[in-house]
Amino acid sequence: SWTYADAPESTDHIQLKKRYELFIDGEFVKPVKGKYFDTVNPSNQNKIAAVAEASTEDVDKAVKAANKAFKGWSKLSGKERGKYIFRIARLIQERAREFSVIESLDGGKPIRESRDIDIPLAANHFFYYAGWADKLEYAFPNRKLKPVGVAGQIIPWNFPLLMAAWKIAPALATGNTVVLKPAETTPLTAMKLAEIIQESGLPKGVVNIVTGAGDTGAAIVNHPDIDKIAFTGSTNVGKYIQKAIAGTSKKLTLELGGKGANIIFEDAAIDQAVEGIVNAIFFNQGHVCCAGSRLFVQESVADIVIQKLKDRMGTLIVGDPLDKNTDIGAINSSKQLKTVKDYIKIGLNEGCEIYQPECELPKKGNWCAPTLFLNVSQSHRIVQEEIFGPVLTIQTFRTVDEVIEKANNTPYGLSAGVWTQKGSKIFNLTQKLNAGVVWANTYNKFDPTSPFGGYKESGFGREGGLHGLKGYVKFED
Ligand code: TXE
Repeated sequence: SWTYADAPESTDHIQLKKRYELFIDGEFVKPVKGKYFDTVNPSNQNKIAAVAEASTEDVDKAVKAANKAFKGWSKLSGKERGKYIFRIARLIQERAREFSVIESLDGGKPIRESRDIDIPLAANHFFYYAGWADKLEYAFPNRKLKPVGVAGQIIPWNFPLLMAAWKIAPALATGNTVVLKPAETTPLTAMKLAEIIQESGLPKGVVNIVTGAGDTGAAIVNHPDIDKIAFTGSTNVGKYIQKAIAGTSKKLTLELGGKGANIIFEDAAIDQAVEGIVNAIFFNQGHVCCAGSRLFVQESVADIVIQKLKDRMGTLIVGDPLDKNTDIGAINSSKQLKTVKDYIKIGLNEGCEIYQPECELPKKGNWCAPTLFLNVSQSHRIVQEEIFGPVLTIQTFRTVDEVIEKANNTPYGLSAGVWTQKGSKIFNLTQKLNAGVVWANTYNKFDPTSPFGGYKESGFGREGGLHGLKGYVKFED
């Protein structure tokens, strides 16, 4: 990955439109019903722009365009498809600065994170899958395969451009066409991506981007000419989608919530582990499906780890997402802020002990201080349910078996972290933890070559790596 030496601090060079239209069949078009909604800056509640609300008719137009484009796109050689995908990757790289600022403005994440993680990783996903486009026979040796067709892709607000890249890049590499819907609170980088796609010369209709909320998403899910749904979002909507498409031949991948266990053994490098704990839960305000939101510390080192963690939390800067020094930005929406605050109340009502460092939060906007809950037990709701904010629960353990049992005791199975100097312990836990991803002595590390996805209520299917191609092909043998 590459980074910039100097961070964007002002928005002067950012060209934002007052109104964003739908991207259908290679053109920006007005919504049939003429409806628009506002996207706001969560750090000050100011309106940034009006965004088109796609109705069922608009979604139908997008699906028709994708279907028509499929005929040509699926016949192109992998080498040709790869060239287009590669071009999109390069264009994201060239505009990385603009993308980073827009991502932080629209979604509230610290600029350091959009600049060093979201945007470079999005470009890298396109580069990576551009590379696979002409090598599918090596990805699936001796198999006869076909693209699935038109993919309906619905994405969340926590990593807006990156999730668009995770969805679009493997779909294009395998010869599918796309109707993508970004989340209603963060549509802007997807629309910027639409501009780039137009500029790249990608054949019209291969990627269509329709903005809107749940109704637009449901119109995609229920459209009869969509062949695959790829969804990342809440477990509830995931369950709705699964029911809605039951009995159809639509293919489905779901990437849903999580309640990651981050496990610190007494032989871990403690200072490194404390940094890992902070990164696991406070990265992106905790709006991370694989966040390490449940901390398990071995009893003998619990006091020292908790003290060091509290000290470190005292140094975290909560504030302006565009400030390079910011560690924790704005909570993505007022709705999500209410969810997080409600969970904090639930924790207090359940009798748990709270710790929040002294920190001055800005007056306007959606803010939440980094929060710890101690004296929690397995049955507490704050330990079982996804909060999706900067809120960490802490439990202690004595033995390996005890921590495995506790870590696996949630409805989710997405991620976990293990901190120890012993390779044998890492090997043992990666086998026994019921999680799609287990990080060892690190956390929240992502790479286009690594598959990502969950078990149980965290969903099914994998994105990233070779595995990510599987969701977009069907085998003829
Ligand atoms: O998610 P939704 P919300 C979790 C997290 C969070 C909670 C609620 O716990 O607190 O979900 O967030 C679209 N048919 N995650 O309500 O609604 C919606 O427009 C089709 C975890 O914002 O699931 C958006 O594009 N689509 C998560 C996308 O689904 C529908 C990321 C996600 O929004 C739809 C986000 C419908 N009926 C939230 N209703 C993760 N796994 O990373 C909504 N959508």
